[in-house]
Amino acid sequence: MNLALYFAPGACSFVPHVGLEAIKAATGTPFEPRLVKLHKGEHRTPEYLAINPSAQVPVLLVDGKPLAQIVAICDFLDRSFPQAGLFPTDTWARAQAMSQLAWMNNTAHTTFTRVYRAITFAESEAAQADVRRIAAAQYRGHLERIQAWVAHASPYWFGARVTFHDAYAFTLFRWGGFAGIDPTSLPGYHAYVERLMAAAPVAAALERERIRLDTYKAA
Ligand SMILES: N[C@@H](CCC(=O)N[C@@H](CS)C(=O)NCC(=O)O)C(=O)O
Repeated sequence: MNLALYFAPGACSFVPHVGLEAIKAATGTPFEPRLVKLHKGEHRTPEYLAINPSAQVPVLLVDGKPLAQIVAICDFLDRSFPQAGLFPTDTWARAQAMSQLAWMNNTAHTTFTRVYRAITFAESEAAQADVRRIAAAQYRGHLERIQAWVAHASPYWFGARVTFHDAYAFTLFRWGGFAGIDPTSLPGYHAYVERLMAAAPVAAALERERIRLDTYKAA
């Protein structure tokens, strides 16, 4: 199987990026990383829109065919490489894992979008500030919920192997800095993220994307 990933540094494409690194480590299957410069609008070019009309990363190219949406990509990769152990195998446990992944994708992630892109939700600067403030408070609540989940991580979300869930938890935590959330104010989550960053698949993806946990700037 020929795999290529369209990703942008620090974006949610980090989730399949880490998953592909974990698959490579477990099975030897390589993938081709393809950088998309969002700040240069590369995701809005006719070539990219032909791959993903939603103008978003990530896209996984499987033997030249595009697959968009994180939850679908993770499900596809897990079913294609079950030996990588990226999801629980028990049917109920897998459904619960899907439920958590979907929540991170459709709730926590989209709340952050309102913080980061308030300009697309309101016209006046005052209204945008309101959108940002309300969403940032909600986002903190979402991170607290994840903190409660990762309190059981030993050492990672599902045990010994790093999975998509860990990569999403990292990404959302890192984004917290942009929402004005001090990482040290979530000590359990912070300790887990520091553990994660040392794990080989995460470290490899961090290095390729050239990102760190440095988004929080004290006011
Ligand atoms: N629901 C989509 C969300 C993808 C998404 O929000 N991607 C963002 C980066 S985190 C993006 O490409 N944004 C393009 C932009 O900023 O215009 C998925 O699961 O793939």
